[in-house]
Amino acid sequence: MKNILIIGTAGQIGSELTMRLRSIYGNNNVIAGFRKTMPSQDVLESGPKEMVDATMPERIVEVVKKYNIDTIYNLAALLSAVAEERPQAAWNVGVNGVYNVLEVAREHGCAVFFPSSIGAFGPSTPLDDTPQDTIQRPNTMYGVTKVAGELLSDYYFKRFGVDTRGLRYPGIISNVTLPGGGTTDYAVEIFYEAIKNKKFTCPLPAGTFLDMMYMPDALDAAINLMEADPAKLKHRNAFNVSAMSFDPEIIAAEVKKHIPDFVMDYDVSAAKKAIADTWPNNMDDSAARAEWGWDPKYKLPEMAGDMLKVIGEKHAKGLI
Ligand code: AKB
Repeated sequence: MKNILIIGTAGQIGSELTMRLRSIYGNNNVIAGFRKTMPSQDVLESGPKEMVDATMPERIVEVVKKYNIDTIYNLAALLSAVAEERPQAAWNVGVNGVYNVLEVAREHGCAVFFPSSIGAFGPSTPLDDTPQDTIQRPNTMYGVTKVAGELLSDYYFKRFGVDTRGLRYPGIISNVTLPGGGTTDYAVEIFYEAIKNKKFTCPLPAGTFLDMMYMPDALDAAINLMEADPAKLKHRNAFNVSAMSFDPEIIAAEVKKHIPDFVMDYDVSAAKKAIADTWPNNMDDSAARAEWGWDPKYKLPEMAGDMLKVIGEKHAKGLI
């Protein structure tokens, strides 16, 4: 029986991962950790919740002991654009917080999931077919924290035998909880604006290709990796995973197929462009496919069709 603690359940991934893990392992076996922002009603009503801050190790220990936790999903982080505005806070959550979780896991025998990102790469990385093992010299604080988290996770496995596993997520597209402060957020916002206003102003320029993934695949990736046979994992941490790669023109054309009078213009954010220009155009995720069977289900057309359907229904009900 697994007893799971998720740190960061109010966030984009945490809100949906909590519900998915509860449906698999049982509502009472998945503890929703939150900090300042309360999780969604679904999360609050379906199982236990606890205030857990990754930067407060004593609080993590209390919750781990109270629920006999054996697995921690540590999703606490400041996303890339906001991390550039608040680098000290990004370091505290993204490095000190990761260290705290790993130390608690070492002392209490927990497995740990760590979400790294395409942000762990940088301008000197090969940006096409970015290999699993390659140059990582990011020039953003977000990237620095992600590389540190990858290395710490490897270290805790090799030095202490902590069962650490992790993924390099691309931009995640979803329709339950909005992302906040990311460089790839535009690929979510475009759907909300298309449904509400039939127009969207894009903060990244045409030609900016980035890896992306729909939320159901992102949840499968985390769960399948944590369930994978450890004997088959050569990398364990920081697997490249991708499902699609597009630029703003391509996603706008896909939206137009459903909403013919949709229009997009540009008001490029220099800060976001500077970050996106250093991230892969498309990653090679063959290690994840070979070592634990990564096989995403959603490409751009299926993802866009589902996003517009779900967000359209929410709009019709007056929920957005
Ligand atoms: C961001 O844009 O900061 C995130 C990410 C790709 O890690 N969505």
